[in-house]
Amino acid sequence: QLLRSKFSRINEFSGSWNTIHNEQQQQQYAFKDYSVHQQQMNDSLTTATTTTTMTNLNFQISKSEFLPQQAKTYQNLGSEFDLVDYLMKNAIKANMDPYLKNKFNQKASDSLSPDRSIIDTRHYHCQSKHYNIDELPPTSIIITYHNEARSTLLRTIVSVFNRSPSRLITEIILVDDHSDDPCDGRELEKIPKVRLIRNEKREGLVRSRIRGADAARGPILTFLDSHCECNQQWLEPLLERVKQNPLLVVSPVIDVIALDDFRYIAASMDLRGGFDWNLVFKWEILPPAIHQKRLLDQTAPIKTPMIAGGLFSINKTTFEYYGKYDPQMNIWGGENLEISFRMWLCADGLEIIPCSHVGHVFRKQHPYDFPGGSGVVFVHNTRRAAEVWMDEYKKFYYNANPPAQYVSFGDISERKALRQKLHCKSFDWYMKNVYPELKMPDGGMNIMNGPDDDNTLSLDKHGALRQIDQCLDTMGETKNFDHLSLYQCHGQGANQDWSFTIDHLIKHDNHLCITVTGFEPSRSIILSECIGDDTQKWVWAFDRHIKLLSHNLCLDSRFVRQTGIIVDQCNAGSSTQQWRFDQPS
Ligand code: LR7
Ligand code: MN
Repeated sequence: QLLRSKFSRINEFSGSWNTIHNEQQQQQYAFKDYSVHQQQMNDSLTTATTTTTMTNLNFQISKSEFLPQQAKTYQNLGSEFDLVDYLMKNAIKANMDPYLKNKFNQKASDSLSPDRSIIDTRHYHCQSKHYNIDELPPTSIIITYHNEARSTLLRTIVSVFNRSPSRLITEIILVDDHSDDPCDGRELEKIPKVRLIRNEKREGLVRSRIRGADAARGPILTFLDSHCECNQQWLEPLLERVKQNPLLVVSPVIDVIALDDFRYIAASMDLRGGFDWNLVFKWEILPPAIHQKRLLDQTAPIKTPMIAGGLFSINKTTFEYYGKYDPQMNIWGGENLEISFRMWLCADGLEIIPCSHVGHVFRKQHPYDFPGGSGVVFVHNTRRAAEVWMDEYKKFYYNANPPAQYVSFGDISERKALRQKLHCKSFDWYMKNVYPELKMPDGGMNIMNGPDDDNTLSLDKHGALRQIDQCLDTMGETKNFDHLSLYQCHGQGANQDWSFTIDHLIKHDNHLCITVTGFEPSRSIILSECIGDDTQKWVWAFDRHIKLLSHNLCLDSRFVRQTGIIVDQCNAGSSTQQWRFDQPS
């Protein structure tokens, strides 16, 4: 709250983002090449090994081609930096497989000028938008890299300088994640505004980005991958939006730079980020209702359940206050899931800003090694995100990917403490409000099958609800009984048989439901006909608690002798609120 009010004071943005243009979008613009894009995206998400295709493109790097341009357009790289020398030293040699080191065609990249022009892929409504540059906050650009090809890395930097108002660039911070050749970065440091941090050992992109962010001097942080090309006016809309709402993470539309010939392909603007229960990021078409609304204003931000991860802006204070990144995530993967959940549950969420476009080289394979193996590292990181943020829904992940249960994920207590400290919402809220399109697994699986000990899911599960040796018991009553009680567990079902259903009900005898008599502490619970309203909906919460879906009230046996089972304010430490679900074996 403090942070919110602090920001609302410094935020004097005029609010034109919210202006809805009623003019209907009629024009079909030529660059909306969705099918190509989708194919590229799908390809880029294929993790299976693919053989690299050797194309016959005959690209050459030649000094004479660069020199005239160098004089003209590379002034902002300063006089100390020798561009041709820099590129020549790492240029692809004849007879070398141009895909070997980078898993993209390095020959194609090397042959292109570092300041080549690319098509302006924005919607034409964006092109007439005016940004008041003097009133936007400047940003530090953070680029981490491990053995990036010099030509792609340099083109990223040049595109930032050439396509951003210089006032808005505080600096470019390069974080060299222990690349083989320290000179890749050291020479770039000669460029004005470029700063270099080099890791003494390989840290992976998460810890590298944290180092970069810690060193940043600008009020806004903008992260880029090391093989991007920023498009026309890419930065202004991002900065405008984080100025307007500093509790957001904003991403550009990510266009495709083809890995074979480096042509620049416009991405569809009708996509957002999502995932399936395997927790792998995917692009998805906007749901019809959102798409319809978007037609009214093609420049308006698009809320997205997930970000791709590499390209985004965030207020630096927000980044720090909301827990940066999970520093125990290694190499690659999972961090985009984590920051997405965290920003939705604790702050104001994530948006794609359609007037900002940045190209990225999508690849089919990782070009670098993963100490520990890529699968294990990815699951390690993903589990950390799931265990901290997904509450009972994490079980769907384990059900979709059972071997994940056997990969260790380290200590997550600090990240859980962060979640507590920030008073973040539940994952159930995220499911209902941010990503209702993500359906429960096929057949309506039952997530209400108890906490950590059992990670397998099935339809309506029957069993007893136990506290030590006492079980929740109907005491033989089957109608509007005013106090459910505890009785010695007998393992025979009958009065102690409860079943959890997909729609959050706890049923007895197929038609009676555990029902709360009011939404205040100390209200008793009764058995009554199932109607499925909020008085009958329960979820597992915290550690073994049975919580009302709509309220922070948990089943409690504290006064079982006096009044039977009641609900009380959920309290993670309370033993009278802890239940175990015993299923007949
Ligand atoms: O050990 C490493 N150290 C690094 O510094 C491994 C990688 N890196 C750098 C690397 O040089 C690159 O600049 O980290 C960046 C990302 O690695 P890539 O480009 O090999 O991976 P990617 O493009 O597949 O990564 C996407 O998913 C990652 C998950 O961890 C990150 O979030 C990337 O930033 C993200 N990239 C994008 O979002 C761009 C759009 C791609 C999509 C979808
Ligand atoms: Mn990348």
